[in-house]
Amino acid sequence: MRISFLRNAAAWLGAGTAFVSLALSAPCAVAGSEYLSRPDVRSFIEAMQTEHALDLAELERVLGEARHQPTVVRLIGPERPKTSTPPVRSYPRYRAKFLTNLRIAAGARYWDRHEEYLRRAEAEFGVPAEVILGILGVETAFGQNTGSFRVVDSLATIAFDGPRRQEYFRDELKELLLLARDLNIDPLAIKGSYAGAMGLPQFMPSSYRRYAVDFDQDQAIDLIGSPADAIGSVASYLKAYGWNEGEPATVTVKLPAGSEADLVTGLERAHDVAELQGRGVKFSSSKLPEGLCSVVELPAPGKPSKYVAGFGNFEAVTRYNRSTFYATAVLELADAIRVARTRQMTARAETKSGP
Ligand SMILES: [Ca+2]
Repeated sequence: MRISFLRNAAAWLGAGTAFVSLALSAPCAVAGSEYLSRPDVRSFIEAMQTEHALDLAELERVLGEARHQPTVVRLIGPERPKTSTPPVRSYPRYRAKFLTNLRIAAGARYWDRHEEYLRRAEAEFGVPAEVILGILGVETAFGQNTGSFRVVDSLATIAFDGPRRQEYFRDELKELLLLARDLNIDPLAIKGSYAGAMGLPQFMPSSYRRYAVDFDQDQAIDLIGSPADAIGSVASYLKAYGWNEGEPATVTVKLPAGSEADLVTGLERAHDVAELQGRGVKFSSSKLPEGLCSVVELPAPGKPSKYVAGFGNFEAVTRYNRSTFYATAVLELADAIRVARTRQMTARAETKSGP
């Protein structure tokens, strides 16, 4: 893919100051690097050079400029010791962060603004508009919080200094450098979250390379500057992880008293519907998708937990972020946005037809 650097750089950079620091720092970047002298970084560079034919001087420039970010280490946090008591989990507390009136209204507005692409994404990938909006809403409040870390810094910090999942982040750093090459942009210009997730849908570099699509057909895949590309890419991602058009993602269930510990499987789809029914589980709907389901607990401290059966589409959303709370909140935000949108359309139709 050929794309002009300047136009893309502008989309990626966002803040004007980044341009200045980029221009000033590039020529003398290698001197004084904290990473370049380290043997693990040298062997990373060597692998990128031999396995992917990236230019040595360019690799040294980028990694020479990369900076260790203590904030990233703090935010990623240490592994929880296996012996410690898990913190009290509360789905309502989690949900409250995302299911706000502001975010729901922003979702309905976003739908209005980008209806054409949402409709096309539905048609091409079978993923409903509101689910795409649920993801964009939870991830970045529709582009409001896409992250201000330099992704090279985030990924290099975790890849080379931990505190955990170093291998995964080393792979993502590799993918970032390859992505920058694919897109013909400077990796140092790419901004994202403390964990290296980028743009409106917060794709990690590997997902960006694998699933992102150029949905507005301007010959650039831009998840930061193009809502169309973000919309198409979220749908493409969910489809790749098994989204099935027209199926419910979850169905509320009632578990027989005392069987909760046996039946709850969280992320894992380990149950057959007939088997669960045989064990006395009541499904709130008779329209159930084919295939296995998980049983998910939504705990609320001081109240009885709620439970849902998660089917293939629920799993697709958890592939975006491995958390049952996350997927449930995405789907609830999606529903709330659809309700708000329908109400808006009805009100408009009434205004149009007059008293
Ligand atoms: Ca595009």
